[in-house]
Amino acid sequence: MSTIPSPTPATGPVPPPARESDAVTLAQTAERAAHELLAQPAPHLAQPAPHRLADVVPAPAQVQPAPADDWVLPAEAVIVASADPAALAVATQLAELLRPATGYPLPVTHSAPPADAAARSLPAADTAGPVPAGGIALVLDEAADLGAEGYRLDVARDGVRLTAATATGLFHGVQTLRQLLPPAIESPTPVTERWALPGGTITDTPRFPYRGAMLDVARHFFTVEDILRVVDHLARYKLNHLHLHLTDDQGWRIAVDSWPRLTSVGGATEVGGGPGGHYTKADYRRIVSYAAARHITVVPEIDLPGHTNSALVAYPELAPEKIAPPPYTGTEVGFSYVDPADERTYDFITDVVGEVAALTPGPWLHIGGDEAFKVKGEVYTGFVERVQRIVAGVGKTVVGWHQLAPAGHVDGRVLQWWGTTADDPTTAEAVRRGARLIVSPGNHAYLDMKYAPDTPIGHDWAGLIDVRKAYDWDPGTHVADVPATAVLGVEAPLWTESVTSLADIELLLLPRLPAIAELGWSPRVTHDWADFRDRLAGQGPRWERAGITFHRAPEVPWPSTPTIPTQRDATPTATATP
Ligand code: TNX
Repeated sequence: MSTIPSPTPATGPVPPPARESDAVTLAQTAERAAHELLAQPAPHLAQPAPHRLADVVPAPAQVQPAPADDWVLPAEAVIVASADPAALAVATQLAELLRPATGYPLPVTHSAPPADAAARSLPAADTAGPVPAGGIALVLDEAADLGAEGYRLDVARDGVRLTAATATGLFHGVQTLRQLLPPAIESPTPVTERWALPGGTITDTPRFPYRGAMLDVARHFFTVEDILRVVDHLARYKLNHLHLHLTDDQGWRIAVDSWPRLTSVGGATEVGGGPGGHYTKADYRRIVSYAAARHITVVPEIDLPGHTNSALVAYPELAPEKIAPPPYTGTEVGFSYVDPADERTYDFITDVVGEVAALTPGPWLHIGGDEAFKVKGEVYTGFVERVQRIVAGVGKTVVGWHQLAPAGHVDGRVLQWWGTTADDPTTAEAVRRGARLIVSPGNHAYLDMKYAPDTPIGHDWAGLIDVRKAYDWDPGTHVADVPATAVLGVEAPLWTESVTSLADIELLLLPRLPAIAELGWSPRVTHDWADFRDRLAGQGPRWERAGITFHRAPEVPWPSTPTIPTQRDATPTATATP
């Protein structure tokens, strides 16, 4: 990461729509560079902030640097929030993020709007509540033109003001604030550091409303703690959906009271013959509420009609021959299915969908639908249409892999594209009939693909996916004959046939997850590999500080000398690999 201001497409005035010419972008870049170079360094500080205001992943929509306004967090800073429980909760999260490394007390308070605010005709920001007063203010302003998830961050001489119309916007703004502080902010123990922030204003809103990652907990079981840590990684990069692939041939992971053998029998296996495991309803609720506190919606997937061997082992009555198959711990796909001709199958699905829906506050329920090679043609579409009605009947919106496309439309239905050719007339036709798309191209967004031939785990059926390949595509135009307006967003799936530990998960997630997050969040006009590569490099020292495993992708210019300042306490061991 450079400390010299350099031109970047991520900064400047309101970005033009992506279709405008490169010339406009170039002119803006030049203007921004000139602005940064001519601006005076902060006269009130001994040294400027080490980061540029644009050093954020995902790239913010608009960045207006004001180096003369660089600011240093003082030890006595107070975090003050609007008098709203959700805003206060974000303020508390911010304090909890900053306290370990700074060792500062950072008390959290709230301010009520002055009773005579209207009479004194104070500016809107003041009537909305708190002012930074040398610390950090989190302002919930429902009138702010920042949408459901946007925020504005102002770093000025009197402190930091974060403004949003929602607590979600404030939460995303906190993630930006965190990245603008020195990497040592990730230290779990106090360090001596100058907690400088670059001055100026960021105004930021997402490109797509759905930005997610998927974790396959069926092929290998992962603990609740592992999942919570993945949620933390999503939150850092402003992802807002966690899709859990809860059932597959190798294991059934979610408790269903009305069909208890699903977990007691179906949950006791995994790839490679390990013990498997499952989430109790309390476990699942804990995941959902931890995610919700980080403004992330859980999308549960019950994969049907294929990928169901574990259910058939537990309940042979669901199998076409009514005979229990042997438990499966291999990695083949496409051999199992629940009997689409038996009414008992639909009783089963009604019960499972009902219980999972009742546990899930989010609007989505994913019904899989992929690789059901033995359920074909009208039998398949008839089955899917019935399951779609069951899901709609419990008030949830259907999500499914794009194999659902030929089935009839149901209100709101969302298809998840995982193809590698980007050209599928059946999916395009389903979109014309009203479906929206989550794009997860196997050859760009699949986090289980190897980075390179020597990646120790992962697949390569969709090719190798290095960081550039994960970054260089456009979810808005990717699938032929699907307009950007039909794209709900983007998701990065992580299948776990070869993934057995949290370190494995992190190795495949980082640094590609931030690439996918940027495609989902940032306006297309900011898309620039060279700029992204540099900003991404700046994340490495943060992950090291936080003890997070990541792949040191050779195409990313990771800082060669760690920027680790003096420790007051022991440094946690950095676990970067390989
Ligand atoms: C295809 S992607 C699958 C999964 C595998 C994955 C491995 C999809 C909907 N189905 O069953 O785990 O490939 O990459």
